[in-house]
Amino acid sequence: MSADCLFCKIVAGEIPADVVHETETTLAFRDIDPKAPVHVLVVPRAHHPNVAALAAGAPGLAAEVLATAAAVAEAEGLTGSGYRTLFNTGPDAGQTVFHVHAHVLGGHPLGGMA
Ligand code: IU
Repeated sequence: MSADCLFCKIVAGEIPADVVHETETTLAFRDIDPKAPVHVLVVPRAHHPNVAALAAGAPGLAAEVLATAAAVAEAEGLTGSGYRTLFNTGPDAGQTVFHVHAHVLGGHPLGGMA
């Protein structure tokens, strides 16, 4: 756990979240400010600041985050219509929480990439 990390506090149960899926190593919860009808964040329980650090330091855990994202999409009924899984990294991407998280977005047409 990293001090003053919001998502570490959610993982620890110190801050409430609308949890939709969990595994031994990952947690998925609804984004507090959804950008689509379905907007779920998937985090590893362990603290890594971004997806590059996660992939370099714990590649197996990176795969588990992706597997949880796929399970969330399935559970939310998105696999037929499609959905987007994305990681923001750094300022130009608008990363605001520095505990790696996959956004799982869907439920309506999402438009093109920026
Ligand atoms: P970003 O990739 O770092 O920009 O995404 C952070 C997300 O975390 C963003 O979509 C916020 O709405 C979301 N979030 C949240 O779900 N709960 C919170 O308490 C806070 C941010 I602060």
